[in-house]
Amino acid sequence: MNAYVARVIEDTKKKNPDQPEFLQTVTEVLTSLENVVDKHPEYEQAALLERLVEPERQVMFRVAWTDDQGKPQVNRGYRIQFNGALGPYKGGLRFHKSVNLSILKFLGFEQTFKNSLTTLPIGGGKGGSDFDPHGKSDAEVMRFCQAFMTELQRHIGPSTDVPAGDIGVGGREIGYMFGQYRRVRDSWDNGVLTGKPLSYGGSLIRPEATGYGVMYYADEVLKHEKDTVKGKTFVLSGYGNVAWGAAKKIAQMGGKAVTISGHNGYVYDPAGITTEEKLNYLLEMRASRNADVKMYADKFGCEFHEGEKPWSVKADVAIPCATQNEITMEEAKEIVGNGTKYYFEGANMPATNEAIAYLQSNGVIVGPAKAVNAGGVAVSALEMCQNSERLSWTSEEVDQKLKNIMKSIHDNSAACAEEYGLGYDLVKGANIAGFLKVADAMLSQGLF
Ligand code: NDP
Ligand code: 2IT
Repeated sequence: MNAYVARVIEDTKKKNPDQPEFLQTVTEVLTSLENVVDKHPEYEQAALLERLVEPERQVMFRVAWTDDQGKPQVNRGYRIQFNGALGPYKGGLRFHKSVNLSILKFLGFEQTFKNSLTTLPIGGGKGGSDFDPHGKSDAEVMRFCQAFMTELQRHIGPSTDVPAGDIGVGGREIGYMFGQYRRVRDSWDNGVLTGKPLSYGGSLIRPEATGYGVMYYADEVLKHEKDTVKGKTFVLSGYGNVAWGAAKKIAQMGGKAVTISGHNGYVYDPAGITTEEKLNYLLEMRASRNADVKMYADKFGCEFHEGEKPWSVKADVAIPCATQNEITMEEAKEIVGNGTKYYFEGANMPATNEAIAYLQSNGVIVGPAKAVNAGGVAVSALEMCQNSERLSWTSEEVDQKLKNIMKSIHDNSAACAEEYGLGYDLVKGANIAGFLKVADAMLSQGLF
């Protein structure tokens, strides 16, 4: 291994021994940059990798709120402002009971390269809380969001840091947080959050953007392989924002998604999640207080496999859309064993590094998260443009821009892989393409 890369990985492990998810992505990204670092000694001279793995700033804060019984509750809030070389920090907020510093640092690190790939001027950030929205009333969610934003507002702004949604945060939560931002700051800065409802500056296509983007990227890969989406079967995990958008676009393109999943099991619908009724039901389930994927199986009379993941189901394409590390060696072997040819990451870091290596070495074409799911943040950046202009664009206009961005991410990743002698390796290609732009900006801005 390149000695500089090896040293930075070792130092990062020593400094962050309790952050397995963060170390996983740092190892994955830095090892894929070896050929680039070999060619550019100036990176080591400028301590570029050491700077890249250290967030510019991280904020942790107390969030105190009262539940419906009047009982005080305390959660922990975070915002990681990872890298601002390309623009205001940009990235989602995750509300999930598993949230901790390691998970948010992995997400912020990934976001830096993803945002670079979009071609738009946005830096990398991520935040959230260990608040668990499952089972909470609407009023409880509102009080939590208000308490969270009362502190977060000091650290963000339309030209500083622009949060959006992620797991557990959708239009409803963004609305409550924007209301609190507006109340506290007393100014109309709707570019401070993206993923807003349409009536006060949300963008058309933002709800669909991540899932649609996944499929626009997939379409480019299939074209490269002289293949087509039409007639193909897809296994999906998750049933939230990303899974919904992907299933909808798969249906429009003539394919069919046959599974969705949640934390407690998966649903198998051999007829496909293709009708408007089924697709809309995903939204209904997600919005329900007792959100549970089993509701779909009960409503449409299909199989629910309790406690299992969907990867044993045979399909042409696998698209994880739930959470990190849901695909380990065991699931990677199932995917290969099923003869699945393509694997695209809707979720962030859904597979372990070993699982990705196994898929690739067994002939599965892998589209990595930072490229495949970049459509969400790309349309968030387009929402920021519309807010700055105080105008809104048509859905056709936004959709066409999204398509162009996903094509450029694919083409740029493929070209970088080719340039560094890596063939059609879209995983390393995306890391290199994302890195080069950030590295160039950091070098030119001096030591910081
Ligand atoms: P949602 O909150 O809408 O949905 C999350 C989904 O993941 C649910 O189906 C949930 O099921 C499942 N899930 C969450 N945690 C677990 C877990 N520990 N085990 C199994 N299933 C789990 O989130 P999104 O659809 O927005 O996000 C999904 C993924 O996509 C995340 O990795 C996110 O970072 C990524 N992403 C999201 C973008 C966006 O714009 N929203 C953009 C780019 C990436 P259950 O409710 O049963 O737990
Ligand atoms: O992981 C992601 O890219 C997101 N959750 C979307 C972030 C955003 O700012 O739209």
